[in-house]
Amino acid sequence: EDADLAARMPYNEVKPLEYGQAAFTPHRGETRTPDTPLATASTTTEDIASSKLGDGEPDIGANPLNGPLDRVRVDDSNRELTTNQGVKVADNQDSLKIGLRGPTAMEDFIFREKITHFDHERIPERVVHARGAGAHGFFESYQDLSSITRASLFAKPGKRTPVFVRFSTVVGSRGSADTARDVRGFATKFYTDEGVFDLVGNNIPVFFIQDAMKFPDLIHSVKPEPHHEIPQASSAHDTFYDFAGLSPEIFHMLMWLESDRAIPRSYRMMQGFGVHTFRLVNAKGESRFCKFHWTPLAGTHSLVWDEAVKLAGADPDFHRRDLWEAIESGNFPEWELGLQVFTEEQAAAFKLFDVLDPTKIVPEELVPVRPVGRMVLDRNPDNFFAETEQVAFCAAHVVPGIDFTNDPLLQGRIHSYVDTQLTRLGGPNFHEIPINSPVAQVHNNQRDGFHRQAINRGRVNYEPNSLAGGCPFQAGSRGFVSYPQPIEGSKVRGKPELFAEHYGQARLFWKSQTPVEQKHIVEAFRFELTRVQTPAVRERIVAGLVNVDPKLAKAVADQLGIPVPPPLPRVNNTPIPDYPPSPSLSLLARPGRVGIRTRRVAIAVANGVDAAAVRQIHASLLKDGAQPRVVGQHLGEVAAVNGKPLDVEVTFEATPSVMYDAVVLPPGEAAAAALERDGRVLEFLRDQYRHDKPLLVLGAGRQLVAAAGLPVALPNGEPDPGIVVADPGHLNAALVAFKTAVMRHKIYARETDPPRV
Ligand code: HDD
Repeated sequence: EDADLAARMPYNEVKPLEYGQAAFTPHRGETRTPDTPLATASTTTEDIASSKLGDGEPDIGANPLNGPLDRVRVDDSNRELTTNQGVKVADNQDSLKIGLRGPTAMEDFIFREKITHFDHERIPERVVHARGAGAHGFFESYQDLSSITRASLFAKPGKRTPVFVRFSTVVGSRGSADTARDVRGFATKFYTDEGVFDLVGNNIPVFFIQDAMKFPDLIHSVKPEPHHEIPQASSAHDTFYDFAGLSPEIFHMLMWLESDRAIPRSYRMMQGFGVHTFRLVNAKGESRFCKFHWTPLAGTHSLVWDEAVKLAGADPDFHRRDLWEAIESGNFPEWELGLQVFTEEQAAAFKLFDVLDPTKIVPEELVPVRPVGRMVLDRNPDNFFAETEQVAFCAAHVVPGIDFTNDPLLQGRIHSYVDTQLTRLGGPNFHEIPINSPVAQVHNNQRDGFHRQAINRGRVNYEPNSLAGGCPFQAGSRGFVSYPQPIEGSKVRGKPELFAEHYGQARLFWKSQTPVEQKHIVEAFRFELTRVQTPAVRERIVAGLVNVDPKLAKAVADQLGIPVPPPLPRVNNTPIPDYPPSPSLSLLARPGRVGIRTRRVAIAVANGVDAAAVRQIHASLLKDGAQPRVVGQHLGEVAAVNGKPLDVEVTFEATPSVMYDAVVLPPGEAAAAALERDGRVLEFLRDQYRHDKPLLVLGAGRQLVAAAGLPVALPNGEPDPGIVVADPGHLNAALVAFKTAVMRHKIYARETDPPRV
């Protein structure tokens, strides 16, 4: 009978162990006593934790968290429909009626169970970061960091710890568009063998405010305005800039928010930061300060604003889809974790800023970022709700070796995250939801509460006890010991003096941007403040910008049609600190190391296209890991010269220009003539151009470029390196030049204000 059971057990080689025992209907009459666990379905987390946990070598695509989550994965294939009580359902189409035309019977428990469950399917969305996308993966330590931290995830080179990461926008609701101008959340749950560590960060290394006390006001101001709930997922409205102009600590963050960091091309192409200064503690109890940095292997790349706006309509799921497809296609996104480690004495010597102030960075020129490990996301969730929606991150989840500092924003976060889950996930047992459960064992005397899963055995649920031999007993120095920082002070509300300096690093950021990044910042302020209706609110922001850089303020004021106002008053009138520029603050400082992998390229076709050229281009792009797609005016075949007909994969209408990183116009007279008559195609090409994307133009494709009115020279008269024009005979050389342009991502030198196209 066991062999029969094994034979009928579904098995998926790609996701090994996926459809395990838990998915299988138990045999009739099968029972066990609590002391004799089923051989295959273990009851302790230690037993079911995958052997790959810790220092093992997971296969590519296999995930170390498989073991623990297999227990709850459900597969319905080859199964009959049942109620939640496991009773097989004969008819799922018709409710139970008294006569075919009569009323529904109260006793229809099957109908009632189905509707009742449906009625309660929704839970409150997150109060911030409501929209997001998640994935599983692992963190791998490069080296033994035990001299600076006893955190077990850094214990030895090659050690792997399972992770679940959720990326998010901050402001929009759960159904809002991915490409809104916003900060992106970058939250990582490390399931370490000594408990869960959550690094709940953002893609921007500083924050809006310095004290958690102001968080509700900040969020109220940036969320849709309360009387009419407008606008969705946008900071471009009066209440946010009203709050901002009256909270000058915001100006450093505002510079990042108006930069292209706030419109990333992909979650895979943005940095992540722990933001606060944290503390690392080693086994000897020695402590150092630390800042966490994630750096993407794919480089940091962004959209341009017009592209982001159009994407919000064309594909509101753009980032979510991008992450999903990259992982499904085996292009596992990867980041390197870097630490800035410094001592308290070093921190005390930083005279321009306080390391406890979350509106400040520690410039990399002062403390270099040291790479300590890498993270690979290699598995999509099976169920969005069960995993991505129910995952609960918490700034208070630290493990031995990682500790807090007195950053007043961090201190407030320690309270907020657990608290919010009580409403969102409905009670104090959310740590038992599978995606949140640690792989380390949980033993304590906490009991009961809504939805309790654990069946704690025995009569003892208190401590100290003798009746259970003192168990579970305190771990002493093996447990989490708070760093014994000596503290003395009066009980006061207020902030340290250095916290009052708000503009030095805003200016540092501005100075460290390339000219095109500066141009984008000015344009972002123009857009956002034009949407603001109240002149005084606009003016206050420009007044703040005068303190950042008078030229920036002037550029923005000109665009708003107002004179430059006097600078916003400052609390301390000491000179604004002058930092040397930090080139690493530019997005362009990290082009990435993956070439053209995962770049989406449209190949525009119509009847009469040169099919041999299309096939060669397609194969060549595919070989380098790009994602070419044959785009036409309608689905079906196009007749081709030079080879068999081609299948159109998708249309210009279904995937407009913004969904591609580049376009190819292959040779073929008749095809070019047909495409030239299609306004959608001309618009497609204009958007490719306007969004700084590369074009490969072959043979008759030239006439399309002319019809769309695209300049082939840059504004400075030089040839545009992103418009590669060639005769079909020189296809190979043209492909090399085109791939180089795709690798560069954007041809920013094309931009003018106003745009030429
Ligand atoms: Fe927060 C969610 C990041 C300040 C209160 N926060 C949340 C998420 C991220 C951050 C990435 C989404 C986690 C997920 O994907 O589920 N938050 C930050 C960063 C901050 C920050 C980087 C500053 C450095 N947050 C902050 C403060 C407070 C909160 C000061 C409150 C005092 N944050 C929350 C919250 C959320 C949250 C209300 C909403 C949903 C949740 O926690 O689980 O507790």
